[in-house]
Amino acid sequence: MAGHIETIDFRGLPALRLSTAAGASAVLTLYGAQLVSWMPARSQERLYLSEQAICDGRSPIRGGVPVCFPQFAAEGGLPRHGFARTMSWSVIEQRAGDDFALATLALSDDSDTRAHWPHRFNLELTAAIEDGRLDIELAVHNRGQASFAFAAALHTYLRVTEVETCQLEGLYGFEYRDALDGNTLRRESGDVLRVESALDRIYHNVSRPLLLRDDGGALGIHAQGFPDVVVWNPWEDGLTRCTDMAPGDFRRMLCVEAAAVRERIDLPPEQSWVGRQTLVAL
Ligand code: TA6
Repeated sequence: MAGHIETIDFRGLPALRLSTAAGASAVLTLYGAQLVSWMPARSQERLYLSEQAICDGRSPIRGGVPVCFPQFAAEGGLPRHGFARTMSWSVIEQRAGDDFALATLALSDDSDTRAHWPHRFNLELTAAIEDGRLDIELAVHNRGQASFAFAAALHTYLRVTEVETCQLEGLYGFEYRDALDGNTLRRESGDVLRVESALDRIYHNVSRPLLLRDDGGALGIHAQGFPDVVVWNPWEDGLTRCTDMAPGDFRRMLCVEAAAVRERIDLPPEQSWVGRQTLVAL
């Protein structure tokens, strides 16, 4: 069968399932424009999604690729990570060929968003799969008459076999802000990042692709437009705050996020900004 896209019910939420002829697939919920599954062709699931994720159409979904906009974490007065991940988006495009499938969802300001954040915007989230590759693109358009500034992130939860044995390469030499140590600035000194305890770091101006080595398969991770990379694992202690994750699940995930956080993006009227994260199964 050729590549195709179907509308499905995902744990009670409307969603699109994208498939390619060779067997790659992805699931994108309209709620939050959140990818909740990505399976490259001839491979296994590469995104972590909590079995206990709350899919009630009001709460953030724990796992997949939440879209953070226009705020990151609690760095501002909006709900954590902004409002885009807890709103319903609309489908504006879906296309499939033999070796690809893509869908674009959109979200515009309305009276709800303007009550929190008084700006006129249009967001588009495009998820595109090829056999071994996933591209996630976020486009922000300012349709108002004044500039606005925003933070954004694709908060990608990668599924790993065992977080203590996986290795993240490519961050050597980059400065990072350590959110678990009073936002102290440090420089990465290891060739390889190993996760042996809780980690919450924002690496700045990361100009190289990253490589995640895991027993379940290696993954190339590349971003364009997003200058920062956030690496997060809550470990055991942090799970007390993540009540929608099973106790041992911190071992099954590592967030490697494409982000624009250190400096917010200033967007003049009628201008657009685009950021993309690409994952390649190796
Ligand atoms: O991206 C890392 C982070 O900001 C962490 O500090 C951690 O709290 C995580 O996001 C998850 O946030 P959430 O609001 O989804 O529980």
